[in-house]
Amino acid sequence: MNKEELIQGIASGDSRALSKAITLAESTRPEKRNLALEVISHFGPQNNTYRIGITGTPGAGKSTFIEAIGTLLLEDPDRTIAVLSIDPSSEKTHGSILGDKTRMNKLSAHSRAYIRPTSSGSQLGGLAKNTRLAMLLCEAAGYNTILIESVGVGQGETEVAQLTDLFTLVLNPGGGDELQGIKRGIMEMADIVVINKADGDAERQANLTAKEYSMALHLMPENENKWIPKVITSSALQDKGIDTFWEKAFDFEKRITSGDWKATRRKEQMHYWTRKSVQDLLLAKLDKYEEAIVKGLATGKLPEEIAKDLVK
Ligand SMILES: Nc1nc2c(ncn2[C@@H]2O[C@H](COP(=O)(O)OP(=O)(O)O)[C@@H](O)[C@H]2O)c(=O)[nH]1
Ligand SMILES: [Mg+2]
Repeated sequence: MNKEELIQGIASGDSRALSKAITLAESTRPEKRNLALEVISHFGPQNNTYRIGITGTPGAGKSTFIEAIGTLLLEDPDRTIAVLSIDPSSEKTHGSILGDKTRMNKLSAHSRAYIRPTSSGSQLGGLAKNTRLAMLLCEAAGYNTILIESVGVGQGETEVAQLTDLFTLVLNPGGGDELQGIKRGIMEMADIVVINKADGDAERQANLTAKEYSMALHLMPENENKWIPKVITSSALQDKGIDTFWEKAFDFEKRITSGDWKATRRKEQMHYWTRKSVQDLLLAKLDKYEEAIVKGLATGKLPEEIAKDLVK
């Protein structure tokens, strides 16, 4: 597909064209990526979308939770949902992607939902960067609610917070952040903390865990938006707490769109991604020097521009 075909396809709601464009965005070949970037800029920024991050350790129930909140949201005929799941483990085995698909049965089959696993490719810092382009393409295709599933254990994954308007952390009953394998920093980014699997024998423990987190979060400094993170319990399997999630998420949305907070935050995020691009460019340049450095040190003759800063 060429640029015009991609644009036409995406504009007319053809999900094949959307998938194709996302694949181009994930490519390591600059000309393919550029094609995707041109398609994105054709559509321009979509300011009225709601971007929601769902982060947590593997097995916390993120995909099941997304199936539940997505299904409920789609009862509103004006809603369209794109789910982007970033799962580092799936790159090797493809196992969890299949797992995710089966956990999102209803969403996968729904005409107003689009589900796509994203991969990092071999791009430097590619994970979140590719997801960002995929997100922009989904928005261009008219999806007004973007749900991004990510595993929140490593450094790179916390970048998802730089993509979203609302950051949700999914935990399980019992255990502190360390036990749940979550980095402390992520806790501080959360706008809503969900203690999932609050069912059966674990329900009581879930309520206790929610209380503990709620107390801990009240001790943290308020964010610039004067939003105190909400802690709720849910059972994604039994459809409990799903309506409460949306209640909080819509409260939050009202709060951020009533002032210019959302616009400001998206601008700050843009700044972040621009800086990151510059950083990646410079790092790529550094890599190019590597051979010259090794050779120069071995022969005692470093390239002029390096040597002049080292030997004074
Ligand atoms: N009991 C219980 N199990 C759940 C719940 N949500 C998810 N699970 C189970 O936890 C496992 C992992 O779920 P999944 O959604 O794939 O987790 P993810 O890795 O965070 O996406 C699956 O076996 C789910 O059926 C829940 O609310 N209650
Ligand atoms: Mg999952």
